[in-house]
Amino acid sequence: MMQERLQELQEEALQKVSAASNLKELNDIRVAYLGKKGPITEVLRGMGKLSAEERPKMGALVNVVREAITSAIEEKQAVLEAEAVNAQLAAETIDITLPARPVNKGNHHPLTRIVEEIEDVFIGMGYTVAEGPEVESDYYNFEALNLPKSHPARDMQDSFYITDEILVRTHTSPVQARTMEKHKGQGPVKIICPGKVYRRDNDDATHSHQFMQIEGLVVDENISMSDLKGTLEVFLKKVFGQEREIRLRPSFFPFTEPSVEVDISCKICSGKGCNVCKQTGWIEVLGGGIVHPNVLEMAGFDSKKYSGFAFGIGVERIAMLKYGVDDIRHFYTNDIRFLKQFHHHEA
Ligand code: FA5
Ligand code: MG
Repeated sequence: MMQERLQELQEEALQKVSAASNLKELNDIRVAYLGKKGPITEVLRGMGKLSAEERPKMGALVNVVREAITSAIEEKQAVLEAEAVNAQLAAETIDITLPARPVNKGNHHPLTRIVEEIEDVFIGMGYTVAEGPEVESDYYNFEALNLPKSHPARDMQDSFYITDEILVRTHTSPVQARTMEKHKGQGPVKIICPGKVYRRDNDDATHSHQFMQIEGLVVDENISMSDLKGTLEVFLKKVFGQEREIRLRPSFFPFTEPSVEVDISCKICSGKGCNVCKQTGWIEVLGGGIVHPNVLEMAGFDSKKYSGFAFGIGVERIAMLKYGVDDIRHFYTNDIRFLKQFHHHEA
């Protein structure tokens, strides 16, 4: 009877072990069959009723059954553990044959690219790059440029004042005066100065309240209008190509005499007229002229010995023409689709 019962238990247990599909199930089987409350322990308890000869035989049989179940569990455990490791390895496998996800790389802002390109052109002509503060004194922004306090031409540049004497600069021209002061009356001076400027202009397709200029200043003996004209022609043709047309118009700035404004033919409409060129076929890109003797003298230069030319380039206007951008506000609204068009492909 007991023998049969043990045989049954062994078969049952071995079947369950072989059917176990995970380690938790296997452990439950161990507890159920070999634990203190399990059927084998119960069989052992019943051995008291057996005769003295039968008892050792039965004891040996119980051990055989227990061993059989234990070793089946151990074997199965090894198999299940190996399967678990393999499953984990498979789940964590990196498929190196998959195509890579694109990495978003930053690129230079189109205005930065234009500034660097223009700097390169002028550095190639022997200029050095100067800098000046964006928060400027009334003196350097206006007075040192032949624009005394009540001068009506101050209205040409509507200003953001911080105090009566301090403003955000309306142009890069104050760097002319600052640079000349540093030279202490000794020529030659040959600089460009890129930077941000601020005006109370209403924003439209070609005007922004904050924009960039590149100032240029050359002071030496015998500098004339033809030097300015030749320099600007070299610069504009380098940036836009030999075929672009350039037009100099007489103009007025208090700090240059004579003064010119320089237009370039509109690339967007090829001269037919559009909202960028205000239907004229031309776009104003810079102002310039021969440095006024008063400006030289105020900065400590002898205007009988020295003369100079100066110019102020509108960077956004150049960028709009070069890249065919029809609204200056694109440079400042940071639409990623706009900015992405300026990814470098050249080295
Ligand atoms: C000046 O600012 C003078 N300082 C230029 C100068 C320098 C003349 C040295 C003589 C000697 P103007 O205000 O015209 O000039 O501005 C120069 C250029 O800046 C313009 O030709 C135009 O291209 C650009 N510009 C002017 N106002 C704006 C604006 N609101 N938004 C964008 N670009 C502008
Ligand atoms: Mg102007």
